[in-house]
Amino acid sequence: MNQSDQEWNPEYIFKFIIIGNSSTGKTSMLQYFITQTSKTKVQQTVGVEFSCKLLEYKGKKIKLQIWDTAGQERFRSIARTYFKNTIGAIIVYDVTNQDSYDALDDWIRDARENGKSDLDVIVVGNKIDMKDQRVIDKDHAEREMKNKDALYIETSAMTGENIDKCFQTLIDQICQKIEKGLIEKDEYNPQLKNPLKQNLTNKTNEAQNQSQRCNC
Ligand SMILES: Nc1nc2c(ncn2[C@@H]2O[C@H](COP(=O)(O)OP(=O)(O)O)[C@@H](O)[C@H]2O)c(=O)[nH]1
Ligand SMILES: [Mg+2]
Repeated sequence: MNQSDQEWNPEYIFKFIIIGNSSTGKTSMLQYFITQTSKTKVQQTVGVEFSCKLLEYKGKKIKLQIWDTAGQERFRSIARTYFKNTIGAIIVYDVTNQDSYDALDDWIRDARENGKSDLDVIVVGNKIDMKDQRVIDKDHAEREMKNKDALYIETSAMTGENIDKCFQTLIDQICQKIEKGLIEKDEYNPQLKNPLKQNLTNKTNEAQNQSQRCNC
């Protein structure tokens, strides 16, 4: 991305959080989304890590602030405080791991109890490249998540399948709500929300390394 910072003043800033059981592939998904490559080894997340990505979606410049959490029970209380101002929750389970699927109800409840009332949820069945070890049926999961009023998608952070689409689907849902006036637009527009912050000095680009902290 060669555009200057000025050109990249985003129309919207959305904060997303990635939650779900440990080892379901949350950090790997985010890493793929940010760098567009998979890594065989990702560092275990401790507490919460923060990444940014600037992207253009349907002609709109959007800045995503993405909070990657540790799934371990002992970190759950930390994760809760990070729901503040979160508009989208990405809840990841592993299609080869029944426990991670069974935990979805708790994660969805957490997101809805701790997030904003207009928070959108997408449930992600990750690791679909491990076909032989799959224990969760796609149609079944899709039906169940529809009943829970959550979006649903299946991905592989190993091959990259549907990773971008996962984020796009959530962005699309939020933008549609903004267009229909169901979400307060000004709250996510940096110019309207805080005029002093019009000139963002953030040099984040789409290839930002997962280990780097965003300057925004
Ligand atoms: N085969 C396969 N392995 C994956 C996938 N996503 C993550 N992994 C592996 O699963 C392990 C846990 O991934 P990680 O991203 O640390 O999970 P997290 O604890 O949810 O952040 C790592 O060994 C990853 O390489 C995937 O889509 N397919
Ligand atoms: Mg992690």
